[in-house]
Amino acid sequence: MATTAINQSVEKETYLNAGYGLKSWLLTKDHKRIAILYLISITVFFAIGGFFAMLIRLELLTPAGDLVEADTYNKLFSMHGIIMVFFFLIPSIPATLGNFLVPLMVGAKDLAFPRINLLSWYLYIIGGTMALVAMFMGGVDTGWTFYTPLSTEYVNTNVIPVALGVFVAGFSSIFTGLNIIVTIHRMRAPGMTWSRLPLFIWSHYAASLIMVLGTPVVAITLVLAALERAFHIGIFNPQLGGDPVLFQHLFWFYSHPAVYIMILPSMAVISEIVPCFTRKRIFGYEFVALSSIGIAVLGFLVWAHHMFVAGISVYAALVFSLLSYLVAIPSAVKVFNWTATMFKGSISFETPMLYAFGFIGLFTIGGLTGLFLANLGVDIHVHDTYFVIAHFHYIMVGGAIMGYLGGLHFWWPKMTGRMYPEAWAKLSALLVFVGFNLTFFPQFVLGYMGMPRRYHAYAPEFQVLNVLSTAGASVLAVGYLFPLFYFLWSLKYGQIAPNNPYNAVGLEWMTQSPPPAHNFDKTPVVTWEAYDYENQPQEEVPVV
Ligand code: HEM
Ligand SMILES: [Cu+2]
Repeated sequence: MATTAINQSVEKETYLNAGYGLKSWLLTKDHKRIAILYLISITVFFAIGGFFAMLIRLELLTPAGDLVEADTYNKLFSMHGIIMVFFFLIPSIPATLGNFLVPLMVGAKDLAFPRINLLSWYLYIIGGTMALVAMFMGGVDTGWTFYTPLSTEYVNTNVIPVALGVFVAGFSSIFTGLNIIVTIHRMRAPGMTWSRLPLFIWSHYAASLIMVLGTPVVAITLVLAALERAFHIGIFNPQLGGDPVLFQHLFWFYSHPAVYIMILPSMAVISEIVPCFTRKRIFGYEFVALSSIGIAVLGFLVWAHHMFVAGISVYAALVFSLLSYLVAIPSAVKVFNWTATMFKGSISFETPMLYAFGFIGLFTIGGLTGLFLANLGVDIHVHDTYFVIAHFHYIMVGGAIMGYLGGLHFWWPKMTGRMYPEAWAKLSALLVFVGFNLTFFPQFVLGYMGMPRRYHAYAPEFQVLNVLSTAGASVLAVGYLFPLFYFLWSLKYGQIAPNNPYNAVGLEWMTQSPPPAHNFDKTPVVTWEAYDYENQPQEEVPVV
């Protein structure tokens, strides 16, 4: 009896043991717990989306496509895309790492609106459940883009419930963005000026602007499509005076910026990892910070590059082509500055840094092939081919997911109080990188050779590259499964994490691991510049 009492009083208070039982989690207003709720739920969605991906790749193992019927195949790639984009990639970093870290990094007790934060998670779960139920009741086969008139007039699958599921989840994204913006404006600790904010915060600020300004547009667009489908109100139907291409404008007005909702938070992670593992102040802090805002603003001006062959005027196409090239500039600024930071730094190759390298390489390939697509002539040749598939997977899987995994490893000790097993993590980072390239690089070639996207069968001459791609996907899948196991393992058996295992700078490392429910014992006062690695006392902290 007496010993238990002593042990309990010795056990440090953390956000994890601040309350027990399911109810204390489901009704929590602590941003850190909500982050964990998101982490668990988006992992489930990632697994479902990944399962569909494997079925797609298995179908494409043979030219005749012997696994499923054409109709089923249409549903597979539609549901894969819808789940991955709306229920995994968009919430991935902002709702998990962002939720967990934004208040810690600015020195606040919580996000500005804790109850709305919890509501966001419920909206995400409700939207996701609607989509999943509809998928298992027969699915949807319009592609993740829901293009009209296909979605409104022709198909008879579950367009309405899935579109409404995405609509509901949209509110989750809007509220998360709002919460992050207000927290950054109003709740910074004394001395945490805008020019001292971690770049993680700048990137999340920019991504949140897009969430708040863009999401309402796609939400209303999906409602209009649902209304059109149910009541033929004539917004998108030319026979009733509507315009089917209008749907594409509205859809891409959100969905191009949405790709930056996925990639900016990933850049946020890389901007933290690179200085830490090179022990240097980031090169050109102001440029990296402002490039995030530049990406967010320019990202809204390029949507019609998805519509070069949809019947827009050549003048409009020229303008959108030019603007698309401009977006490459702020992205290139970031890549340049990360690389310059590494120059002559003492680089240590731990797992988060391996993911950062992976991100920079793959994002560069993804971004450069975007320039090919922004070229009007080239786009006509490769539009709707596997070249486009490879391009956006390099950005979204090679970029966004690399950043997400790198960030999860980097902050895992802070979130859970345990270290992950470094050797296993390195092995899985290697598998992810090799598997990824083997999966998607052949698709650039396939697209260039003319293999169209969204077909369940193909000409025999494309088979070799497709087999390579499917083999790569299997390696990738193993690479993704590893962390699931060793992270869970580490919760019980991992080494106890020190407060600052990487000797990193930043307020989140100055509180205990895992942090107490109220984050900081006393409000921190910031008197130093961001990323001051050169002037930081280099005390020896064990790094595992
Ligand atoms: C930085 C992050 C980027 C992400 C996350 C991204 C993502 C995507 C996605 C998801 C698609 C496919 C949409 C579909 O399903 O049809 C796509 C297509 C396209 N992207 Fe990107 N992209 C990025 C950067 C760029 C850049 C920098 C450019 C131009 C400079 C660009 C130009 C294009 C074009 C022109 C298409 C349409 C191609 C076609 O359908 O023919 N992208 N991108
Ligand atoms: Cu785009």
